Amino acid sequence: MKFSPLWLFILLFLLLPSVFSHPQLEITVYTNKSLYGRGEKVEIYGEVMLDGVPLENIMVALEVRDPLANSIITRTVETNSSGVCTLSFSLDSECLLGTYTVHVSCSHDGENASNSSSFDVEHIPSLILIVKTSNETYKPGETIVIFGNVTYDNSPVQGILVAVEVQDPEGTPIVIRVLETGQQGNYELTLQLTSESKRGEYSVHASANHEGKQTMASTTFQLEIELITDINGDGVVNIVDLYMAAQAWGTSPGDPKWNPKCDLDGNGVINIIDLYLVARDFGKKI
Ligand SMILES: [Ca+2]
Ligand SMILES: [Ca+2]
Repeated sequence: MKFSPLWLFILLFLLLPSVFSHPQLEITVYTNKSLYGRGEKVEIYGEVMLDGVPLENIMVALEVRDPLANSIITRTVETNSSGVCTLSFSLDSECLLGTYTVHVSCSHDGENASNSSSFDVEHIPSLILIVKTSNETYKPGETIVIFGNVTYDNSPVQGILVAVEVQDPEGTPIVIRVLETGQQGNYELTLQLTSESKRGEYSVHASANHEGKQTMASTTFQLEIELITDINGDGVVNIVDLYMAAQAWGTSPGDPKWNPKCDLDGNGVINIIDLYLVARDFGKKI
């Protein structure tokens, strides 16, 4: 087949724009969500491309305007190796409701590009769960009170189910309970730990659901276990403690050798039971 001049012309016509046209600089901007509540964190992403190829190290001017067009953020951010720049900020807890706009612009080799995007801020009622303990530290046998309340849109909510889980210092759940909130949105749970329980930091995790929202809260408390058989208080139960108990052997209050620290069962006399308790804990450390 003969290659006609017409085909050559068409081929040139198709190729010319890409050979002689200016490379096209483009910038786009978007946010991680289109709707936010007051106080929420907004993440903004800008993307710079030159003929569809991401451009690195480009300075992007970024501005956020509130619904009254007042500038609330102006910042310059640089694009990374993917041509993306990011900026995040938290909305004020009293910020205006309405539509906010994000403007971005950049330049490269004499070319300018700009774009904008918008997001809305609405009043979104928040579900807030609080969990506390009556004390920070407890001893075995002491009553531990775990309590808190649930509010929705700043009002207490009755009849909400709150799941409470208590984990020991190794992270093993020791109590899992579902409680219902009372009139003031309150809930309460009591528990006791024994001297056999692990000493250290316990964590309390609470969670609740309401109106399609989920909320979680946590706190911690310490369980301190005294090693009463460490008579001299050096942190270990050893031969010294056994010796001290033996020294006070057979004594009771008033005797010259009476040592109340050795009366471990508190029966007013140092006898085989006290010695047995030291022997039982022999080698234990705090
Ligand atoms: Ca000791
Ligand atoms: Ca005793």
